[in-house]
Amino acid sequence: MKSVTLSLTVVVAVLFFATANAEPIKWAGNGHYYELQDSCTTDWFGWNSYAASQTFMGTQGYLATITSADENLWITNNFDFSSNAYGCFFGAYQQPNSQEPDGGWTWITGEEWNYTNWGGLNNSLGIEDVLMRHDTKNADGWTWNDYPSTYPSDCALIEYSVVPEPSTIALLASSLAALFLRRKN
Ligand SMILES: [Ca+2]
Ligand SMILES: [Ca+2]
Ligand SMILES: [Ca+2]
Repeated sequence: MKSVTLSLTVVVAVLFFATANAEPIKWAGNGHYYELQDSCTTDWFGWNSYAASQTFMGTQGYLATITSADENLWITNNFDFSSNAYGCFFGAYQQPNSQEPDGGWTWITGEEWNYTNWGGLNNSLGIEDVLMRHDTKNADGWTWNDYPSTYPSDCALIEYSVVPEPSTIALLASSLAALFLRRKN
């Protein structure tokens, strides 16, 4: 009986590990990789630091920026948020003293703020100043919610702007050049 209990514990532990460390997946739309992280429960600042501490294929992570309907829909279709009680943080915040509720929103990467998919934008607690998934969907997929930066979430979406390494490109270029030369001769 003891060994059965132990085996079960090991299986459960391995399952949990596998879930918490799922490999980031690639969106062909921009070549970036994304992963859902639910390994801890902390506020937006905690998740922002956590994302920056993660690396994938040599690239530093950041809280995901969703700058188009295509990106929003791809995220909706590729990640299962159902087990996360508090929505999931994304990489945007509202500048202090901005017009409420929609003024001064900024992507942490500096990308242009020209796409939104609000569903719960209401500054309802008077302190809602970071971006989170909302619990409704529309044609673009999950809608967005403004949420207090100091309240916890058990989930964040991390993005990695992986680009081919210059050495790889150079190698590819020289191989192509060699191939071209050989064909010519
Ligand atoms: Ca992005
Ligand atoms: Ca606000
Ligand atoms: Ca809200």
